[in-house]
Order: sequence, then C-alpha cells, then structure tokens
Amino acid sequence: MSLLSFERKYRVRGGTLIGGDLFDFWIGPFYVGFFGIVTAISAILGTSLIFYAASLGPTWNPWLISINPPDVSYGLGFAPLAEGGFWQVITICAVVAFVSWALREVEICRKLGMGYHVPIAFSVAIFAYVTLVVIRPFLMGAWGHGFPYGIFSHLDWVSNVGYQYVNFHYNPVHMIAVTFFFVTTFALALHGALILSAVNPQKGEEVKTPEYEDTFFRDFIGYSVGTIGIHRLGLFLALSAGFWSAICIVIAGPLYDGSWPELWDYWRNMPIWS
Ligand code: UQ1
Repeated sequence: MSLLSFERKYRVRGGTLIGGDLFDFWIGPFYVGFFGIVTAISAILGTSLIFYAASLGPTWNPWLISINPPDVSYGLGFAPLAEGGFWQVITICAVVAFVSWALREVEICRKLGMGYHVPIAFSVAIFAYVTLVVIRPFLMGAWGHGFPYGIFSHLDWVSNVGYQYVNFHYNPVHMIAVTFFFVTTFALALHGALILSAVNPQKGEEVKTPEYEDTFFRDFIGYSVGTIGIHRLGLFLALSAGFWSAICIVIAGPLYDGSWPELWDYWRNMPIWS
C-alpha cells in the first residue's frame, strides 16, 4: 500500500487539530497524528485491562468471559476495580479511543480537503455506544445500567432489558430504528445489484454508463434518485438507523418506565370509543 504511486501526492503536511507538525507523520501506510497516539494508548490500555480483568474471572472460554459493570448500589460513584471498576476504566478507555479515532479521521479529511462525512458517520456509531454505557446509566442514576462486556453476557443483557419493558418491539422508536435498518439493507441491495448489473454486461458488450442505471429505475418505478442521490440516501438511512436506536433505548427507563405494549392502550382508552 505504501508504495502506491499516488500516495506521495496525497501525503500532505498540515490539517492537524492539535500538535502542529509534532505528530504529523506516517508509520507505513498509517497516518499517526496526535489522535493516532491517543487512540493507540487508550486502545492498548483498554484491551490490556479487558485481558487482566478476564484473568481474575472464572473462565477463559471466549464466549463466557464477561467484564461486568458495578452493582447499581454504587450509583454514579467509582466502584472497586474487581467489582465493576475495571468496566468503568475500560469504558473510559473505549470512549477516548473512539473519539480520538473520529478526530484522526477529521485530521485526514482536513489534509485532503474532503468533507467530514466519514467522521460524522462514525460519530453516530459512537453516540449509540455512549448512549448505552454513559448517557442512559447517568440518567438512571447508576453505572450498573450499562451493558456487560462479554459475548453471551451482552446478549443476555439485551434480552433481559427488553423483557423489563415486557415486549421491546412495541417501543415506537424501536420500530422506527428497525425500519431504518431494514430500509438500509434494501437500499444497499438495490444499489449493489444495480451497479453490478451495469458493470457486468453480456460477453462482448460494453460496460453500461450511469444513464442506463437511471433509465432502469425510470422504466421500473418512474423515478431515479440519481448516482449521488443514492449515496446521500444510503448515508441518511444508515445514520438514522443508529440515531433512532440510541433514542429508542435512552427513552426506555429515563422517560418511559413500564410496559411498551401498554403504551398502545391509549388508543383503546380514547373517549371516542365509549
Ligand atoms: C437509483 O435511482 C440510482 O440512481 C441511478 C442508483 O444509483 C446508481 C441506485 O443505486 C438506486 C438503488 C436507485 C433507485 C433508488 C430509489 C430510491 C428510487
């Protein structure tokens, strides 16, 4: 990768947010920068703490290892390391690593004079994670409401929290989020299929131009969103999926504490029916 002929042209100085020229260098193909250093330190520290905390636990079975948050009785305070403190420090490392990674993306965008679409997209994923382990636990008054760091254990957490609200699928914002996930996969399937159909013509035929792609959809449904439009739509759909996921879980607890199916009783209880 680092030997690609165009790399010299794009390996430009500047665009840094912090550190000026000090960290403005590459290691092999990787841009470093101040935020590359911060990401590396916090990711290595967080990962080491996961392994250390796992070594104190009862199993090395990768499916069963679980680094748990503190008991809710610790509220919003620090817990002893072996009683959720590791989870707290690992969470801090993770948030610092993710945010630094996004800011490293920003520095690369600035170097290249590009838009900030990639760091903005990644920020929505960070927002969804931070909602689960910081914002919602904070609003509910205890770090113990965060999810455990384990393969099976986080699945159990999702199931248990879902049943706490009787049937989470009746949460209207969950419905919106799920719909965005489905529409995202539908849009990418349409787009991937359309592009491949245009660039894989019959033997001996030429690759088809974007006009063919537009024409297919105009013939088919009377409308083409366009070649830039489909990417704007895809970004919007995917970011909406992540965004409404965060909203659907942060309202469950802090704003609405009860059964999601019962929410819909408002309809049956409307005075017009009596
Ligand atoms: C589309 O209209 C289009 O523009 C030509 C694409 O870009 C190549 C697409 O990938 C898709 C899927 C469509 C159709 C999408 C809508 C919302 C009409």
